[in-house]
Amino acid sequence: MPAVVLVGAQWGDEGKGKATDLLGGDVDYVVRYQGGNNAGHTVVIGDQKYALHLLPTGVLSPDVIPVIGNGVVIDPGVLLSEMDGLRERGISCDRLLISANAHLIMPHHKALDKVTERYLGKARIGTTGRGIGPAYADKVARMGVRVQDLLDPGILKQKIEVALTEKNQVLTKVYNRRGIDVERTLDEYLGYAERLKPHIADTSLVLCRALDEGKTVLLEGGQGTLLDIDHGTYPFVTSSSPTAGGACAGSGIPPTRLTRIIGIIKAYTTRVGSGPFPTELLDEQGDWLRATGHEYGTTTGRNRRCGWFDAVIARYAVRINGLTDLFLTKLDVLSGLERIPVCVAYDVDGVRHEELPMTQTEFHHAKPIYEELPGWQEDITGAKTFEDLPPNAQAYVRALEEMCGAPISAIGVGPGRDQTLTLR
Ligand code: 2SA
Ligand code: GDP
Ligand code: MG
Repeated sequence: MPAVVLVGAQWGDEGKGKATDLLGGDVDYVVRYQGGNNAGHTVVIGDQKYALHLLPTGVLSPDVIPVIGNGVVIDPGVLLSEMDGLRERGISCDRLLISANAHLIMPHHKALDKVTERYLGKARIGTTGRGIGPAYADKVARMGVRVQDLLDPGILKQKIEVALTEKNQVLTKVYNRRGIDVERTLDEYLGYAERLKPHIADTSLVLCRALDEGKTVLLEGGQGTLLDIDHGTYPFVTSSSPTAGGACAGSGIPPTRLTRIIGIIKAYTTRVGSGPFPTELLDEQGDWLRATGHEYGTTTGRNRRCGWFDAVIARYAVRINGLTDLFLTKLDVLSGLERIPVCVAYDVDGVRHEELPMTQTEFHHAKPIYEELPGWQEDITGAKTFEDLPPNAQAYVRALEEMCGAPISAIGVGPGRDQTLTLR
């Protein structure tokens, strides 16, 4: 039975939250498998807008069990305030399951994220400052504190002591900052433990049993393909694996169970933070896209960098993730343009590249080669079927489908739940 993965096909903020919410009605479990509260997934239901950071979007569907998988890094204070915020709005988080193997973001991770970014200066990554990179670094260095450690105060204390012995040296000696107190951190995290205990579970076991029983599981990616630690524009990436491969490692669901991998892709491109972005528009057209598409960070409020659709990275996302189909979002934002440029290949130092160049140096030199498609003037936010779209909008969709090499199965024409056209 199906385990469906939903992944961002660009640099994040493609509209994954809305897509997950749409599918949420038909699934039993929604699982976050990587990242942490760097993510910002927006869902608009009627006149209510929800911005989710750590909680899986499935929490908004009353019959879905939301799961935070082992691949996620959790800031427990942020998680609890997100849960409280939803409860105040009448949304229950009682069903939430949290993997015992997920790692915790500790106070020193947040402190280190901020000071290393400052230290990098012009070479900074432009992180969200939420402690994500340092938390994953400790996980890989086998110095991390896990959710299950909250269940054993003795182990929790030992782990905090070991971590802070080293990190306080770094914070005070290298970065000239104040050290972090062991006892205060322990007390804080023991407080979180009390509240989180009822939610801690062996989530891999729960999910695999659910699949055996014929239940449906949706794996909700954060960030996007080009922000993947292995397959993205390193070092300007996040520290986890948003790509489809990461969905298995980050949830404990084996690859043989995955049945569908949906790529969420915006009708143009955006990026937050530093790093190469070949189709970026640094002129008034970029400003127009930002204002019309409301392209501001859901977590940090930063301006998103905006540019035209890049078919080279789209094809790459189809390949790296093995995408079975695409949800094209924000087509409505492009209404009103005479002509719409689409990047079909790159010129890298005089050589045409149809695929992503092998090295970052080449990628930094990539200049987009554009093809122009005719635009449309009509407002399409009220469209209910593909046939309701103006012919040029239909042609734009079909052209992107052809360039990406994967079928488009849904089109977003507005942020609302009902503003989605389904194809086939
Ligand atoms: P980090 O904090 O270590 O993960 O930052 C590393 C890079 O990953 C980018 N990143 C993101 N890019 C797009 N959207 C994200 N979520 C928020 C949103 C971002 C926000 O939904 O708008 O509010 O600023 C996200 N999270 C991480 C980040 O910009 C760095 O380039
Ligand atoms: P995510 O991180 O991929 O979940 O995306 P974000 O929530 O950070 O950003 C996507 C934004 O686009 C949100 O404000 C959504 O409400 C909005 N959105 C999603 N789909 C559409 C669409 O088809 N049209 C328009 N106009 N907005 C959309
Ligand atoms: Mg987002």
